[in-house]
Amino acid sequence: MSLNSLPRLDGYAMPAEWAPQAQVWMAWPERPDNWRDSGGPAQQVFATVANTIAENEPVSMVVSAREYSRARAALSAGVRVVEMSTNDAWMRDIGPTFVAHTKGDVRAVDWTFNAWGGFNGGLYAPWDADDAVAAKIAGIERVARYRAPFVLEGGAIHVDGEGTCLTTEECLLNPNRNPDLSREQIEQHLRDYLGVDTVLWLGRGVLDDETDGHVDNLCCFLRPGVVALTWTDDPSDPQYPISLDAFQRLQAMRDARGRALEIIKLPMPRTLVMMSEREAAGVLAVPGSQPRGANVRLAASYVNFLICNGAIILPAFDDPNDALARSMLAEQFPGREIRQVPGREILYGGGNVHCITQQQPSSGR
Ligand code: KQY
Repeated sequence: MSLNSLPRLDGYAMPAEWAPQAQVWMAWPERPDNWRDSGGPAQQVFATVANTIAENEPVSMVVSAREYSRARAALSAGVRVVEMSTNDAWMRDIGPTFVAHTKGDVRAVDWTFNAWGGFNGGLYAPWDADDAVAAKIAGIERVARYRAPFVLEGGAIHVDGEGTCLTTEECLLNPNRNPDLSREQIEQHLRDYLGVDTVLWLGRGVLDDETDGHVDNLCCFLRPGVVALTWTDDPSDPQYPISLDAFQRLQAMRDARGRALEIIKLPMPRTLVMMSEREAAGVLAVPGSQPRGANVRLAASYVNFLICNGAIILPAFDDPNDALARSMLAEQFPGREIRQVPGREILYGGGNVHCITQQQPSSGR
């Protein structure tokens, strides 16, 4: 059922990621112009992510008809496999953002999706199958759906569940998303569709992030009043001024409840993460799709983790800072197990764990 009203007016708001979840949605990678070797290495990692989450809560994996059997064979019994068309595998951005009523009922927000910029810097065309995913999931789950009349991806926002939304100017004010909307109009849309009161704007996202600076690679809430920020102490790193600007803005901000924010600086991997010549050679070059070259710095960030029931699913990059990120997050999430999964193959496709997952909060039903 498609609704013409607004979540906020109907009493719905997006819960924080740490709220209890009914399941996590993912999509199976296969497009050969984005994933090396026709997606084989990425599929192994997506299966690891899904099977790890499924130790704690159900997972639904959407898969093309062509890949159904392979996916089913790689996934554990806790992962439901659902046949569905997509253009790629970024469930955070193509799936619904679920909103919940204080009484527990859950509904879906179906953002307009244009492949991170449409024909003005977007990453592939067409994207119509991706744009249809949120409505299909809402149908499968029998939840009412709000179609949002503006472009947004789930990775471009984070909420604290207490009225605050974090986002970036680089993405939401980018002319390739909603060129006809002002900053104030976009803020009002966020208030209306996420049920928040306060929008906190950071500037740029992580260097070389092909999403135009999604916040979910730069900064996220760990709990109300506490955020993790991608950080480097090296002033010669071009990421340094970006993280410093975000740090200074965060220091000056107050959340919807009037709190100053505690900022946890989560270091980046110590060494640059790049594809090798051999790995890059496995990606099919297709005009109009994002080129994938060897020895190009990728936007590696430990902030791109998922909070799920009982666990944190954290990317690892075969880097000395993997252990540091793990221990820092273990300190922040004493009630959750830190499950580190291989993040390099996901990063080779342009994102990480948070970008390939979408949590569905538990309903009171
Ligand atoms: O990071 C994301 N949320 C999506 C990345 C998209 C990359 C497409 N190649």
